[in-house]
Amino acid sequence: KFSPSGFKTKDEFEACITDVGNSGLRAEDLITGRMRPACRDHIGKIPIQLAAYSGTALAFRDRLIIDWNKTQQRQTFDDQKRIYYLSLEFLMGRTLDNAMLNVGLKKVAKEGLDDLGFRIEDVINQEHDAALGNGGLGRLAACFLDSLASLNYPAWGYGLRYRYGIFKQDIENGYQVEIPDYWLDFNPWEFARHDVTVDVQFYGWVNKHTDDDGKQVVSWQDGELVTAVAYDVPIPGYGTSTVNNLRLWSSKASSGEFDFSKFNSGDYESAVADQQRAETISAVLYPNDNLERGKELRLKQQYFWCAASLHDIVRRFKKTQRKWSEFPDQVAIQLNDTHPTLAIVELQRILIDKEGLEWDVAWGIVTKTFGYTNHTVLPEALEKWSVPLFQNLLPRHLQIIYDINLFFLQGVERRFPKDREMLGRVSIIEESQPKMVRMAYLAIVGSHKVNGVAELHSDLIKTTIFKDFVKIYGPDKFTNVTNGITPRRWLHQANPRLSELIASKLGGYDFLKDLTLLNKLEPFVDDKDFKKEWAEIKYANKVRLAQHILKTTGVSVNPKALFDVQVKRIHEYKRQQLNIFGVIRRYLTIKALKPEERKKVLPRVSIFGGKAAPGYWMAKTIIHLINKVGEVVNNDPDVGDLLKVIFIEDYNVSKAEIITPASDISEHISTAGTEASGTSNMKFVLNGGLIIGTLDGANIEITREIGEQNVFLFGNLSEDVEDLRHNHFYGESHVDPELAKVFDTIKAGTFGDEGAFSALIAAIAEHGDYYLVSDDFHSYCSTQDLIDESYKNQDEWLSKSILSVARMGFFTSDRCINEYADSIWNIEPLQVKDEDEVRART
Ligand code: IMP
Ligand code: B1N
Repeated sequence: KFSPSGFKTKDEFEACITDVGNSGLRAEDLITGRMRPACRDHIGKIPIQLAAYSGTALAFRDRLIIDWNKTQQRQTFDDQKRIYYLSLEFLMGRTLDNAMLNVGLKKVAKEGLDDLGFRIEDVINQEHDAALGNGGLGRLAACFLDSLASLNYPAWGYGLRYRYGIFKQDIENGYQVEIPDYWLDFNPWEFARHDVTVDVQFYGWVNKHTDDDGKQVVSWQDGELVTAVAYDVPIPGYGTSTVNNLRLWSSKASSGEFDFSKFNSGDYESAVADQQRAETISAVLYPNDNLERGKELRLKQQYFWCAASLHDIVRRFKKTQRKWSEFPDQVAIQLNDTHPTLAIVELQRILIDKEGLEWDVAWGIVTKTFGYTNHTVLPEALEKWSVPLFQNLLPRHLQIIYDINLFFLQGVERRFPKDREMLGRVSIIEESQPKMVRMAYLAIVGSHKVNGVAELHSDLIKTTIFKDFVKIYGPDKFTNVTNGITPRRWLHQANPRLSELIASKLGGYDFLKDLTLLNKLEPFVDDKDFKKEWAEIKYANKVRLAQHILKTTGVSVNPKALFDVQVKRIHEYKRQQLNIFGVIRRYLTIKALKPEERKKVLPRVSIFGGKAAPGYWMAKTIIHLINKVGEVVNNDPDVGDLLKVIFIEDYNVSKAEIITPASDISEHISTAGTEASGTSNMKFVLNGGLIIGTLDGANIEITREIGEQNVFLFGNLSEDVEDLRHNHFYGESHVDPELAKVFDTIKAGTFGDEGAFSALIAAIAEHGDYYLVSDDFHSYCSTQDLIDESYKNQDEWLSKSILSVARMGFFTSDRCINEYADSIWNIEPLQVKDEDEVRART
């Protein structure tokens, strides 16, 4: 298969990859040497690295398929209640490394590849990230799938198979440029299931008539059909034979009546256009994080995916021939934010229009089935759809929503007869121009539980955006499940040496399945040798990141400097602007020092990374400023190694796996009350980095778990934000004097065209400083100064680092999933037979 002359063209190479896939040749053949002589000729050439990746991936895929089939069969025969996790985003990252670790054969693969002259890291790096998500919300879904499988829960993920994932980010002249991410060239981790399709209807009209028995019959007629094709992705658990399924839907033109009539009438062009329109539905992931813009195609995506998933779930239930009343005992559906809220309406439609159930009976089943997770209180992210849009695209669903609303409001009126205004406030339909459907309210009304994702956030939704609903339903409907992360990827895979060191002290890798075992590290906090190794590992991780930075930006950074990292989506509420203004202040401070004074300054590398939504101009301005500051600072001979400013292009899951283990300090500095949880805060601490943060989201619980002395907290509290904003609006605007100096420096053109940054400054100095950058600036800077001082005492710093890791057990997504399972889903793990059970793991 591997001709000694190499692959001259991409086509030739692709043909080879396909051959490997189709011929039944597997990486085991490659590893055992059947291809060895030919391979040797190609060592060091890119195509052969890719071929080695494909061979290795296919070998592991073979293994997974066996357990996958067994798991699916076992789940079918056992017929327990399943959880279906509906998410528009699954930010999976790479799969091969994870599969090797979960199957427990990474060592074998490494040795096999070594023999052939391949470095396993290079082979792993060939894989394209599966980037079907924007940020925290999508990555949370991926961590949840890992935990569900690792804990043997019968679980399915349902999502969309976007042809283009989140865009690739290039930086040109300091500006973000977006490049399409076509990721499906070679994806061995998905299985097209052309046998599993669902026709989904759009547009059309509703026909209501009375049948011969006098019963009202409603049918949704005409319009257009689009076919959903299932693509299945195996999700292996760690240390178990469970392999669950993630089903992603791809859209294609329906082969139903509509198309054929066009072909037959010779309307070929229009038939092709229909096909393209159908394929557009699953073509691209909307690149917004915490923002909804009400585009019709987005609503189409949502319905397409909900309808296909519900059809599949109902079909599976009907195979069991149970009574409809048992549906909620067999099926739990979790809505990852409001994006899948239409699933509520779709199930109600199926039950009343197709299955002939009475409204109340159907609605009882629906509300027992669904749970809704809220991920944000930001007003611009709360989904609302215009009624005219709905009426046109989903006429029957709009009627059902009106009925749901009617019955709901009647109930409210009975309970609160004196509070007429409440009806307007809680109505699912907003009486605006045009009218809007409030999806969060619909999700609450149609679910039996609503949860936030960290304690503060769950309290906030109860006291602010959903206050009236707490009155209506009582407090028990609302609950908290603090987010978590999978330690398999975010410790073991991203930081293998740290994982190994921990295992050497704890007597094995059990902590990867029970993260609370980490607390057994506490006694080692004063162990000199242990501390030394701990520090060496951090240093090695920083060296690795420094190499990446050199390779990708050309800037050389000193790994002995303090690495200060802020990587996440660029958003005003996350306040990268606060960070970069702090960096400018630091720069000015260094410049003002005499040369001998500069020797006392602790060297620091400020590292940024993250994507801005393509239409979010202010976020793009922040990226631009960071890059311009970098250009000046990194080339200023007065500064040298004392300060470097780096923007890492195209931050994604794979890069996070390199960056996270390499931080000394990471920044989680959102305006208090705006970041629902945050999950990268957990990842950094779990990897021995300390954090600077506001009292927001999960920072609060991290502080509670690891101790206040181990966290650098600053800034105003969430309960004071409203008053501060009010003062900005009605009082005088006042910019912190240190920040004013920073603004003056920018305005003087120090970082190039000052006009480019005027809006950023005006938002703070003139337009009310909504995110309280100026209010928190002083506190932020003094805390940064404190960090410099603390870092100088390395011994104490290391103790903080070790203690923090030892106390992070709470933040495993396994804990999270068990909480959901007990308090929301009411599901049990499936018992895995002994012979399939835990294998030797390293
Ligand atoms: P369902 O029809 O979607 O519920 O699929 C589950 C049932 O079909 C079980 O009986 C499985 O044995 C079988 N099945 C469906 N898909 C697969 C698969 O990919 N591998 C193995 N069995 C499957
Ligand atoms: O969800 C994460 C949280 O840790 C973050 O704090 C939160 O910001 C994030 C609309 C969102 N909330 N809302 C979104 C994403 C895409 C979109 O189209 C909203 N993302 C979050 C996990 O709980």
